[in-house]
Order: sequence, then C-alpha cells, then structure tokens
Amino acid sequence: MVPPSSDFDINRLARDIRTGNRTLLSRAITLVESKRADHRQTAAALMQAVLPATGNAVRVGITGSPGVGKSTMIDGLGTMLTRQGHKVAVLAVDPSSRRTGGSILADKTRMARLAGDADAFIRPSPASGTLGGVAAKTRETMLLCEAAGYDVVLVETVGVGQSEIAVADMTDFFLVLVLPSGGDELQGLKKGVVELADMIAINKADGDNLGRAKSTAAEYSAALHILSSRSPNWTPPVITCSGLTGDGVDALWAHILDHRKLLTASGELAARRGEQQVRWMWTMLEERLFEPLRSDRALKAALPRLEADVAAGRLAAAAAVEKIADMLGL
Ligand SMILES: Nc1nc2c(ncn2[C@@H]2O[C@H](COP(=O)(O)OP(=O)(O)OP(=O)(O)O)[C@@H](O)[C@H]2O)c(=O)[nH]1
Ligand SMILES: [Mg+2]
Repeated sequence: MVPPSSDFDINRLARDIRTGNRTLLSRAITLVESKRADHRQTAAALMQAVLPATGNAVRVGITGSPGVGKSTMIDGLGTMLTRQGHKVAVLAVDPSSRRTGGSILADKTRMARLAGDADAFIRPSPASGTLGGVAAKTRETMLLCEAAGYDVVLVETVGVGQSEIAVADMTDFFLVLVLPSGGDELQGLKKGVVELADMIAINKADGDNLGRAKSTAAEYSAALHILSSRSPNWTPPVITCSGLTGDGVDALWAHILDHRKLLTASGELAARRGEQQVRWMWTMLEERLFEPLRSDRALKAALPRLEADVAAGRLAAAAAVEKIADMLGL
C-alpha cells in the first residue's frame, strides 16, 4: 500500500473514510498498523483529521477464558444490533502468538453471521508487537471505525492479565464472560479482572447447563457484594446468557445501555474517556522512547553480557545503566 503523503491526500482519505467506504477504512487501518517510521507521521495526521468524527460509538470490551464463548456471543449480539440498524465493528486484542492466520479464519467461522453482514466490520488483532503497541493500534482502529460510522465497537480479548487491562482502558463497558461452574468454588474468579468488570455474564446458560449457570450467578452476586465497584453510579449486574441460543442477549445489551445512560448523566463517561486518551498518549510515548533500546544493534549485542555481569555481581546495576545510556547517546 502506498500511503498518502500530502495533507490533501490525508484530508481526502479522512473524508472518504467518513462516507463508510470499507476498502478505504481497511487501508487506513493498515496504515496505522504500519511499523514504518515514515508511515507514522502520516498516520498521526490522519488520526487528527478524523478526530472530530470519532467518539460516537458504544465501546464494549469482552473478555473471558479461552473457549468461554466470546466470539459466539459477539456474533449473536452483533447480529441483533445490525438488525436494529446499528453498524458494528469487531476488533481483537491478543498479544500472544496464539492468534495466527489460522485462528483469524477460525474467528471468522465463529462469527459466520457477522462476517457476512454488510453492516459489520471484523478486524483481527495486529499480528505482533508489544502489548502497548498492539493495544494502541486497536485504539486507533476503533477511532477509524467510529469515523466510518460504526456506532457499536466490540473488542474481544482473551483472559490474560495485561490485555484485559488494556481493553478495559479503551472501552466504556467491560463485560466478563464466565462459564457455569460445578462446585461452590468460583472458577476463574480472578480478583483483578472482576474489579474491572462492569457486568459478569455466566455464559452457555443453555441445555443441561442452565441450573449450574443460575447457581454460579448467585455465587458471583454474593462475591461481588464484598468488592467495591468501579463507579459510584453503577453496581455491576450478574446475569446468565447464551450466545448460542441468544437467550439473555437482549437483556445483556439493555444493561450496557443503562450503564451508558447513567454514566453520561453523571459526566463520568466523558471524564473516563478523557483520562483514557491521556493514558494512551503516555503509553504510545513510552513505546516510542523504548524504541532505540530495542532497535540499537550494538546495544542488543551487548545486553546479554551486561545482564550476565549484573546478575553475577561483577557490574553494579547503576554502572550498567550508565553504559547503556552512553551507547544510546543519552
Ligand atoms: N452450549 C454453548 N456452547 C457455546 C456457547 N457459546 C460458544 N459455545 C461453544 O464454545 C466453543 C468456543 O466458542 P468461541 O465463541 O469460539 O469462544 P471464545 O471465547 O471466542 O474462544 P477463544 O477466542 O478461542 O478464546 C465453541 O465450540 C462454541 O460452539 C453457548 O452459549 N452455549
Ligand atoms: Mg474468540
């Protein structure tokens, strides 16, 4: 892809994205995902040009352990929403190498209905990069989608620590899916994740699972009482649902809209988004500042030795830092 280089081209691209042209939207996303330094300024100018057209989507993060049914839920929820006249964008944050070409295909199969829906746009996670990098690209992709008229953005992330925090920090509403559990132990109750949750949905509440799903929901409700909520204006509900049958999916969406109404009225939504943008700026800046560390060849070659010397007590940590700073010309 040849990136546009003049301001004229950027403004035109921004305008064309706003008409909802999917090909140009994809091209713009490829541009912001590019690692080439000369693409970066163009991408930043594009982000500035589309900025006034962003911010109109309901941004929902969806997490849960592998196989909990995230993609199936997104397919069901997304299809329900496009039927209601919404335009739905689906993004993914997965910093692991788990998601290669094959599983992108698998995702499209899991979201078969949405993948063929003219009012839906599915974009998998950029293939590689540091979490900060991957998540930053997903944020920009989200904004580009908003500029293209998508009014619901669903971000799927697998339940591994940092990526959940990153997704909670780019969305308005963080949905945690869990499986019906057998015993009285709350499977997957990772305190950190539950504290990020704006809602907990016991998924796969269908067929033989129904009874267990209800009792799991009761257990989570009891456990949530002892945790403090993310917002003074919102108590995270615990619901049961099935992405497969569609049961409870409309209620799930109703909670998301309720949350939006309450947090908009209190001013919390705007404040949260503002804080997210500023944190995102710092994340990108840190990534940028770390770049020389990762790309300096001489330093790369010297680092194993320096680390070994520090570990063995031959070199003081402070002295090692001075050497590295020297090599970087700091
Ligand atoms: N019974 C039942 N099965 C479901 C439901 N949702 C998904 N499944 C099944 O669970 C499996 C995993 O579903 P996915 O939607 O791919 O789960 P995921 O959380 O996106 O998985 P990863 O992206 O790999 O982490 C598939 O075999 C689905 O058919 C549900 O609501 N009920
Ligand atoms: Mg999935």
